[in-house]
Amino acid sequence: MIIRIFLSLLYVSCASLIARADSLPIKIEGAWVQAVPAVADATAAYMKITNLGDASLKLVGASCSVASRVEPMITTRQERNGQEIMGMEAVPDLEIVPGATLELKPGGDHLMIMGLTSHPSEGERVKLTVRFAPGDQRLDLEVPVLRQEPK
Ligand SMILES: [Cu+2]
Repeated sequence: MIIRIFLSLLYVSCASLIARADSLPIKIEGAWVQAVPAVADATAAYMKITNLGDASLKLVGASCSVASRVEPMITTRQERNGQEIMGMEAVPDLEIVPGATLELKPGGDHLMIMGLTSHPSEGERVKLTVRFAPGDQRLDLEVPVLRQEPK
């Protein structure tokens, strides 16, 4: 089942945006993609995803109009010689239990966008199709490219 929702986001006010698909009990707020310099090969997408349904959902990945692949990742923190070292790790999915909100944000969980085929600049929008399990439930978003987290 493919649910298509095209969101026209004003990049100046995207933090207040709420997306909701009638047959997919999900609310998405404040979606944005990090603007990166042309030399960068990867970037990340951030958003808040709330599960409004009665069953657990898993964010399993996404596809993006400007990249070859998008994977869910977590941020890891290790202490080495008294210094905190941040890294990240791909995970098969990020689970959202009923009523919970998964917050994808810089320094935390995120959707890693890899193999950039073009470099959209700040203010442009990219198409992002987020995928959920069980099944193959999809939500199409049009997400603004921003330099920093919207307030
Ligand atoms: Cu990452």
